[in-house]
Amino acid sequence: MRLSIICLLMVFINLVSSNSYAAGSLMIHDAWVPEMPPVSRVHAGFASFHNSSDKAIEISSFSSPDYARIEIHLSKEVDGVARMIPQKSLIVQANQMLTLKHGSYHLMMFKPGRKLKSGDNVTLSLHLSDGSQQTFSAAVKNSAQNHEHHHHH
Ligand SMILES: [Cu+2]
Repeated sequence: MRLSIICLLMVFINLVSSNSYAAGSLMIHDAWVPEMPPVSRVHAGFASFHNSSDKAIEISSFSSPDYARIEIHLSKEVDGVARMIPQKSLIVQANQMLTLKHGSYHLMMFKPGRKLKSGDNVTLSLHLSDGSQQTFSAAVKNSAQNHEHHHHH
């Protein structure tokens, strides 16, 4: 009896923590925001986007009630110098997963409207080129394990 309760609990925790959102054919996994010092006016944002359809999906922009502005960046080495190049959109190819990560595509989210610390959640919306939008939640996490999230602007 006790065991089955624990099993149910674990299933429940899994459901809650799997952190996936689906709408149409785009699934959003593991959206997160590295915790930053309170003085920081820019946060990074990461997530994985899985396109399970046979057509490419274009994400034109992101928005959030928690930030004044969100840009899509690509980290790239240009002439030996690491740079972040603003992108007009993100394309998730048919039947592919696009993962935002350090050193690659990522979100830069400017002017957080409130103090955000590990354990908080922020609400993000992505806007597709077809005019539809999808809202999801990103967890603020301590990134002590991630040493390479230094952004130079
Ligand atoms: Cu950036």
